[in-house]
Amino acid sequence: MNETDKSKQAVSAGENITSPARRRFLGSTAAVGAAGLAGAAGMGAMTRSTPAHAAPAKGGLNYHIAPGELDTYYGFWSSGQSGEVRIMGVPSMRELARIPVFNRCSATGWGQTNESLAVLGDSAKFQNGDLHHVHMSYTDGKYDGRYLYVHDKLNTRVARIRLDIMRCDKMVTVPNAHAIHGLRVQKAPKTGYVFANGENIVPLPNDGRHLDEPEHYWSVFTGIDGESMEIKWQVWVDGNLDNCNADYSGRFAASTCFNAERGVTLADKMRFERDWVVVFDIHAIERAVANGDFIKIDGCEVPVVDGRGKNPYTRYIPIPKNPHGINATPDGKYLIANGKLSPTCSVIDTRMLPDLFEDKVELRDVVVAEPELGLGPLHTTYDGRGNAYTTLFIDSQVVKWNVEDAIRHYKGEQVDYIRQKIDVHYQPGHLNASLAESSEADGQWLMVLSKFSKDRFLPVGPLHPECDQLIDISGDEMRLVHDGPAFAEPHDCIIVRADQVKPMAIYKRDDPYFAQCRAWAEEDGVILERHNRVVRNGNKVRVYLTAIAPEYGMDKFTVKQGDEVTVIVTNLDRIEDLSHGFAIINYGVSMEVNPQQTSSVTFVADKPGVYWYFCTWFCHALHMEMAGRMLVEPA
Ligand code: K7E
Ligand code: CUA
Repeated sequence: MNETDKSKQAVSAGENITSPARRRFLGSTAAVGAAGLAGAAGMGAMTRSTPAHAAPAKGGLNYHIAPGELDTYYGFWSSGQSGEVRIMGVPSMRELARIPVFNRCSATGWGQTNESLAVLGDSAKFQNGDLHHVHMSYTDGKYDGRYLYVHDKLNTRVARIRLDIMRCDKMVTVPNAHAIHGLRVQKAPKTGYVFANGENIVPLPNDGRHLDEPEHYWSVFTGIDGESMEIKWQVWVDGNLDNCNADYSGRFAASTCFNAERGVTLADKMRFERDWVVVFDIHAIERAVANGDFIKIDGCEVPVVDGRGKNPYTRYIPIPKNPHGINATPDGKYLIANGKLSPTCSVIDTRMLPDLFEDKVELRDVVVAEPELGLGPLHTTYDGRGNAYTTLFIDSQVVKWNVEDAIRHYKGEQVDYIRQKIDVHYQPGHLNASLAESSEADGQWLMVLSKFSKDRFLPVGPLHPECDQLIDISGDEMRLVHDGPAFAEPHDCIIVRADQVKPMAIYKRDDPYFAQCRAWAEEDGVILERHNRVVRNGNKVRVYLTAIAPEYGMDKFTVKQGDEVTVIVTNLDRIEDLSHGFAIINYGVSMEVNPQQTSSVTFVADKPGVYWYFCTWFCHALHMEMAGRMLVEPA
């Protein structure tokens, strides 16, 4: 029996998670996960490990949501290389819906409908994306339920999701940057800016004039207006920007930078013992842009402020090598950078940042604690009671620690700042507690997104799901209460109170989402809510269809081979949940048409013959009969 078999048996026999076989398995996972992180070794064994609880503990929060009951929180999950956002119910961990963004969606027609293509714009040529971070808009440090903002590491984009309809309505490609990784939004007074980190260093401009000349490689930090989604400015910086965050005053943003060396190979990037947290003074950047104190990179209109070296816009705070996540405490006092290759987190006092920019304090003075937490700290979250929770990637643990005690310890007091360590399964990346990214952190639920699931679920072939683990943090001790599998690959999530999101039940007929359809109808003298009509203009044909369960307004329409056909479908049903679809057999056309929505799709009728169209959402007892024929006359 090999090692894996043994550990599987141990689990099925109901042995404790900390049984020797299981721990060996965990250890081998850690070794794999640590490949390339060998430089981080040197930490002692874990302290005070608590076995994971498999069952709800007495006195803990209730995570069982009975049939018909509703969750108390919404979770918004990123999905990494799947390119979408997922909506989860918390604490049940039920997946409620998916919002397509950088991917393509067979069900909704995202990437095919004219409405989605208008959002995708020039980047519609890309079929994929890598969506790591999802954050909600704020007003005065609290979630305001207007928008979600997300980014695409793969094709260097930032997008916005309207939370009333849960659909993406804006997308921009960020110039001069090469992969957007860290993304956060201004928390106060209101979003405000969306901040986007350029990850990889490339020549500026990256037009082929410089190739294998790393001395010309740079990255940029981008400020985007969250309302218009216009790119307002960029800051030219040193090194690769990793994650970012914003403070609660609205004046500062900060990014971890893991390549102060500006290296292009793995060995180069690990050379220095220190990298940086780069702090951005947003007000100073705005003044520079207003005063014309910027440059433009060839071929791009965005003002670029030079934030390299000593300058009025940025400060480079040295912190231990190759940091990863950076997280603001809900009280606004601290920004905590996670060490990754260092077993520490660096606690930056945000109240000292104004002095730092006036050079009244030294760079390292603003670091007020650097607690040793364990191996591979990646991300930190909070309970609103002064405790921080940090993922330890290599140790496969979450460590709970007290921020003020860590600060006292740093000043030389003999206090223990570690409160508890709990095993998670396995190799956790992001974690987030309920409302912890806002000033209303409520210390109820902690979600830990583990990168490896190994033996936690039934095997599904070589590609395993991720393992999202729900931990009750309402008491003194963390208690693991639920494992949820997730397909590739949520990096991050936020958990918000159910009352902070107010989705619409049916569309409003004047929704800007289908303004283009409305404009076409006006041109053609058609009333979308009433008329069923084929309007020809040369070889361009618009087909207006209404849908009301279980019928389309026309049971056939005729076009000619070679016509460019636009089908515009309006769902006249006013009943919540009564969605229709529109799909044409052997034409690869399929889209959603939700209650009171208008959707459109354009294609070339290149094949003559009879093609049935049908409704894809089961809307009525006669749903199967909700169909019609497209007759394509031969040319
Ligand atoms: Cu995976 Cu936020 Cu892209 Cu950390 S990032 S894990
Ligand atoms: Cu309409 Cu099914």
